[in-house]
Amino acid sequence: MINYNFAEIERKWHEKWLEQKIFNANLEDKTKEKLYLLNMFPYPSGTLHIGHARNYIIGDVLYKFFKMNNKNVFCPMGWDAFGLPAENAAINTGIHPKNFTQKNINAMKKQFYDWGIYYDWNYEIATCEPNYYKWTQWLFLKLYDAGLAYKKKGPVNWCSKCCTVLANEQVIDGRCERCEEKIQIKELEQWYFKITKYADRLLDDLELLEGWPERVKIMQENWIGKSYGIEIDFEILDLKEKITVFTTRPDTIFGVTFLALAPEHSFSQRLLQGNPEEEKLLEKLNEFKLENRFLRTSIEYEKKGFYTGKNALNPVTGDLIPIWIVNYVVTDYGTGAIMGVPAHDQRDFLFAKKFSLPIKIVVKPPAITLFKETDLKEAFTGEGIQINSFEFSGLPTSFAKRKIADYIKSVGAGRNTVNYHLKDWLISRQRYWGVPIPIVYCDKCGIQKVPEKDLPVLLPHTVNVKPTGQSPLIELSDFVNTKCPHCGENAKRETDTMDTFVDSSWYFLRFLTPKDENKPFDKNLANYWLPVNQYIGGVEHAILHLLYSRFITKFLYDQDLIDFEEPFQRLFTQGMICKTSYRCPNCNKYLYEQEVNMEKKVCLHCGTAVVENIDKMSKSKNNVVNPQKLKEKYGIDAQRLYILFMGPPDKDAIWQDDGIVGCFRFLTRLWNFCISKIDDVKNTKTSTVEIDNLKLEPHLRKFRYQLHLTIKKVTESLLHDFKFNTCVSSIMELLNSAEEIFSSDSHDENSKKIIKEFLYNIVLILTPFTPFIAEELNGRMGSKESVLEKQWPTYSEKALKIEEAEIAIQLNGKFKGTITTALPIDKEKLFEYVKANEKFAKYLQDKKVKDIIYVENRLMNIVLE
Ligand code: ANZ
Ligand code: ZN
Repeated sequence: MINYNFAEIERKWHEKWLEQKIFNANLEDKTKEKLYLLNMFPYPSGTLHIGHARNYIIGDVLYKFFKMNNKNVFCPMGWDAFGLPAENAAINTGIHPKNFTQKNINAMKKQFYDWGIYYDWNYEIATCEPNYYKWTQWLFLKLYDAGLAYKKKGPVNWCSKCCTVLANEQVIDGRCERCEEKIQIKELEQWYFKITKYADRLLDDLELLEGWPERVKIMQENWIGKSYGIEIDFEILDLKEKITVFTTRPDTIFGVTFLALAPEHSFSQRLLQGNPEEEKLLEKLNEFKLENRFLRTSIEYEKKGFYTGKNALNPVTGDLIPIWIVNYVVTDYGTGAIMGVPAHDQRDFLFAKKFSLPIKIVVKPPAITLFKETDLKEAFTGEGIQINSFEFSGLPTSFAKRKIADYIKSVGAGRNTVNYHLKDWLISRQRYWGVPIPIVYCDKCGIQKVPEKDLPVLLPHTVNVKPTGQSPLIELSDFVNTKCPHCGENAKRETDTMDTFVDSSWYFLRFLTPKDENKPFDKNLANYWLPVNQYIGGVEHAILHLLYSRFITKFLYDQDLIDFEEPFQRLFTQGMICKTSYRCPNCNKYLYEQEVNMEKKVCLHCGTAVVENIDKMSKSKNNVVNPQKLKEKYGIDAQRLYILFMGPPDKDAIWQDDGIVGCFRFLTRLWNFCISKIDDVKNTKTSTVEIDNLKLEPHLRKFRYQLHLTIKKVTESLLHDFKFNTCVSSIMELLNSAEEIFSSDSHDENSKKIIKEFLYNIVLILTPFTPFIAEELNGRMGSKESVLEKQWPTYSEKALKIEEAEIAIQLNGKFKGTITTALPIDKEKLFEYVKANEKFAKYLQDKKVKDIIYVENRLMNIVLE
């Protein structure tokens, strides 16, 4: 018997596949249907661990599957190669970001290869290459020409640790998404892309994205945050001016007890003029401005504010309303001013409590008759019935909203408006390792774009990358000093670089012609190959990257450069791999498993009990699994199989060390079974059609049913729902059955035919999952052709029509016997048989059936109360 020598097998096929160029794409081939399959390209951070592998292996399974389904699959890979980590590595270790990046790219390529993941590297891109970023700069100029790239001074998020500004999207709970440092607000001149101009289309077209996960669409919808409301004008007493507020709740106008302005509001300083405490209040106002924009608006954040000494008139009631300046109203949403309704808005409620402002209820919950201010423990923000609102009292909220809004509009004190939470995309960064913004400043001509013929503006190689808060490029006079493209006089270059999300907002177009020096992408090729049919990546990109890519695609469409408006037809977001982490509270660090006494669960350094947690696999938690060791011990196929078997690929899954052992055993058994049968059936001639017409013994018929059902299930799952884990388990079950019924050494003719059919098909359906063992067995069965170039099997309808089956019956999960019945049979019919059968009827008497679980043709579990 030949052993399963996975190392030898894997080495051999790696070589052959490369030699035979199995994974080289042909973009010009129009004879087959095209399929653009794309994994989000990674940031070249260094080494990949098992957690990262999942994403790419999922893509690789689909690649191999579609290839066997006669599609012309294009599955390229590249590198999102600019960005802070390389620069920080340069600061910490002195290695140039370029070298750091290149070294990591090489290491990661090797790892892809080690996982049996193949891309056509002829189409590789790296966003840090001049031939790529030249076109990122081109994109900037296109946006600039269209009025969609502009410079503006305004409050920006500043991370003092990364020494750069951040887009709103990169600030999570008021902290830098990368280093978790608290964000400060600074006033700086920055470049923006006007994504807000596309807000409505980005929102409306979500509907077209049928192949996207619902939750991702909801996240985008919330991020865009379209909000319908009304602007209401409040006249300021003694000043011939109005304060306009934005509200989504005009129905609460009778409950307004103060107005609140953002400290940045254009009226704020004016309202303080002549106030005896003007100076002191201005100081406070400036302090508010420095508070974090994101924390400031949250409910929990400490409410601060002061009365300006001025009042306004409620346009509906005529009441006098004090005007306050508060920290929780921000300037960049709505009008930067609100009407304070403490009874119905929680922030206003907390504010009013703190400063003893009146609280006035104008909406009551429908079920409560007496609803008093003194009863309020918090704001009532729900819908209900209007009270204390003159002729509007008694109306339900939705109706009152409309009626009161109509009234306000009719007296000329307001108008409908729409607001978006989406802000323009801040793209300038004060860092070195990024695309230089192709702009020149001339004293005479002002802002000038670098002409397209002068692109790329090269990123200088030699630079001191220490973080100072300014772009390191400022110090390079050779770079900074240039001539004005318009008048030819001395001028200075922009020294900021672009956010790396600009690089990745169009990369899917570049893959088709990565080496083209004359244009960013080929229009015809792009129109043929795009949109990407299947995009695969992490849900952490649900907002940023996907929204930016959609925006840029729509922009290029508007420029008549492409003829599609959405870049990604289908999207799959994989879950993460998690693993137990161990933290020693005494040593105050995460421990490797080797540092833990696993029996007693104590720290080997100090003996303290460790804290166990299931965490996302990450270096910082010391809970990563090293793929190299696994490869040596179990091989690539076992690793792939386990990663796919762990659980539904869109959900998080927990890594268990013995899981891979089970997968390895399965492959060994598969190997042994196949090898032991191949010689037996070598000379057996047969085909599915022939077997379809044979009269088979029941056990063979039953096995064949399972075989074809497995083919069917795997095929459908790979086409539709990507439940790789259930694919793998049905293949495992199939092998179990084969081992069971073909355990003897000699077989009759019919058995041989079925064994042959089994061998042939299991190898094919395993190919996407475990390509090496499949290829080897394929060869041993006498095939000269690579299994990857074979046709994916079709299942036989006839084999699936078996006449009868023995179905296991369970009561509350306990096995009680079987029923043999004609097929097909549905749940209701089968349950009737169960009730009519005395074997089971006695258990069912006087019992209430809570639930019936039916596994088609195999098992029925009746759950009783
Ligand atoms: C009065 C009111 C009464 C409000 C009530 C709510 C409940 P969305 O849905 O997100 O659009 N708001 C408006 N502009 C603001 C700003 N610049 N800074 C802080 N808060 C602001 O939220 C709209 C609501 O957010 C508005 O409706 C306003 O408070 C507040 F019972 O006005 B409301
Ligand atoms: Zn000039």
